[in-house]
Amino acid sequence: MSKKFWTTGAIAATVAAGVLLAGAALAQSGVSFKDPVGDDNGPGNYTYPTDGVYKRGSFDLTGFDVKVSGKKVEFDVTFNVTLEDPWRMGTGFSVQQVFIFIKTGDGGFKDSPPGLNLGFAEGNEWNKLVVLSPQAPGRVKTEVEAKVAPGEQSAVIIPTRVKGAGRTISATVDLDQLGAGDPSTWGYQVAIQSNEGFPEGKDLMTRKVNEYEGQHRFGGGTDSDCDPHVMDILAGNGNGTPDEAELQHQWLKYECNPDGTRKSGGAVKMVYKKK
Ligand SMILES: [Ca+2]
Ligand SMILES: [Ca+2]
Ligand SMILES: [Ca+2]
Repeated sequence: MSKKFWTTGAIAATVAAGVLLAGAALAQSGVSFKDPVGDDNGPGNYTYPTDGVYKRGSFDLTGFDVKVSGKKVEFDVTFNVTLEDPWRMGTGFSVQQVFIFIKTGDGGFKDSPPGLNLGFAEGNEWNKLVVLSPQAPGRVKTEVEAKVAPGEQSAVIIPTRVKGAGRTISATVDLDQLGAGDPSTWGYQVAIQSNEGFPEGKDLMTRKVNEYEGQHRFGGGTDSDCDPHVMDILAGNGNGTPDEAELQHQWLKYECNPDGTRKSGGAVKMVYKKK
């Protein structure tokens, strides 16, 4: 073999390595957030249902990653528990349901769909909502069409496939569905709820938070809908520092009127990757 051959081969290998590096850099673009461990208590005092399928940490968000690769965006939501599928949903998880609210630009919606009872602070309205449910996409779509306000339905994105593996629930959507712009500059909020196959009233497949926990009911809230029905959210800069747990409790603070309607609350904010 001539020396010339080897030289050409070395150049080709170098070029190939360069292409691979560029590909890896593309796949890694996006944003990552962390959330403290042990703040899966909503405004501070919510408790888990008593049934054994709800394991310690089942609703404790620890990480949220947005990975942009070409025209695809992957969302990874990580929990402080190894996911299980006790209800045989076929997706690798059963009890969790995740709502990813995204602020892609100006304007947007101040209130969450029914069931979460979340209100967003001024300037923190959501433009897009990605629902990660273990239920079949067709079921979720039917629920959205029946329960989400007509003007908001087109802002709700239901991934065709949602998968739980290890401690992480993942789904990929088209960037086009989310809109134009750079996902790493958008604001995010991740609301951790529980998949409710038999939701009450207008609830969008969410599990109730009542005054007292039950076999399949969260506790620590009120029997009405004035309390935010969410166990964990992002807060602050999404770094996972202990102070973010306290900030979450502030953002989810609420007061009820005697008739069970909301007196005050609704100060949830979006979280941005710190520049
Ligand atoms: Ca957490
Ligand atoms: Ca309630
Ligand atoms: Ca949190």
